[in-house]
Amino acid sequence: MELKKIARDVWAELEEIGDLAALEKFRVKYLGKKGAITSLLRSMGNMAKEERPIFGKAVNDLSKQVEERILLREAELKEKARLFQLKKETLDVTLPGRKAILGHRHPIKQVMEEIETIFLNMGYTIAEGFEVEDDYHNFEALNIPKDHPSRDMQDTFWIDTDVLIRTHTSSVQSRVMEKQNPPVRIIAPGRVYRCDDDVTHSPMFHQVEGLVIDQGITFGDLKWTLTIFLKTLFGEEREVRFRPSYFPFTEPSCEVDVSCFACGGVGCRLCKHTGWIEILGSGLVHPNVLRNVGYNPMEVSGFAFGLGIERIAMLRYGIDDIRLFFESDMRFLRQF
Ligand code: 2NM
Repeated sequence: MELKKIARDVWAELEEIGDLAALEKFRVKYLGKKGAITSLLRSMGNMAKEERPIFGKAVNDLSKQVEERILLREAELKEKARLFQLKKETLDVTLPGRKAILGHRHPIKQVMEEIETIFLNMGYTIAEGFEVEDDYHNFEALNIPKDHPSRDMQDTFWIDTDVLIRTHTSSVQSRVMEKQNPPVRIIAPGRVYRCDDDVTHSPMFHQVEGLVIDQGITFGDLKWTLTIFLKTLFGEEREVRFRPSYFPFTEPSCEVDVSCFACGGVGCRLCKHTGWIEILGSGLVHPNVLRNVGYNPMEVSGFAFGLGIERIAMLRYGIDDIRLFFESDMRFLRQF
């Protein structure tokens, strides 16, 4: 009989079902509008009257049982799918995280900011000017004569007969003095350009220059200012030495050395066995410079100094090739 066969098949088939889509197909096959069990109920019309109640009850019972089992199976499959999803999404919270690489400032910028901080703390102001300059502010105003070697085609990047990219940040200072009356107390950090390229020279490098102008400024002011600066930058235990020198924009002029911070002054490769390392140039601002910017050298005086940042960074970190600073090689830069 049809009913018995269906009742036999239905349970076996149900056991085979592995997912929700198959379960729905199964439901339609038996309980859908044209499903096997539904059709049995429809076929009752052709049945003898007295058989109908018994048969009808049997089919209804089966239908209910199948429906219940489908709901149970559905719940089981949903739970199975949920567990599978959870397993797929498992996070191992004990795994070490991926470390983000933190960037930092370029070593040249680090040294520059250190120097800026020292002078800001002494009451100086930071002044900036132009990288493209004219002959007057880069040379003429600073008492650099027409025949001075730094004016040579070989040493300066000329853009035009009167236009160049600045060879030092002194051009910032000639502009500040032009605009502002004493007292002046500034540092001028920035890029400068010279036609020079080897392991210790780069066509672009960085300078910090300083300038103080007021009534009664003496060589003593220069000495204590630069001594304090150098001891702050390189350590209290460093000796500082002033050597006579020559610059066109200062008179008298001197170069300033610190006792070698690699060997403490005994002599080594870094200081070329002299015990001293040259750090900066300085001097009392030449009266011609004061006159050029409209100051009266009988009323005011001042001192100025300048140093190259790359040189300081190379000495401090023991770097022997200046070009490493500008190659953007992260293996080099990450060390600072
Ligand atoms: C140096 C050495 C000595 C200097 C002079 C001036 C100015 F503007 F006052 F004339 N600025 N910087 C100066 C003096 C720079 O660098 C080695």
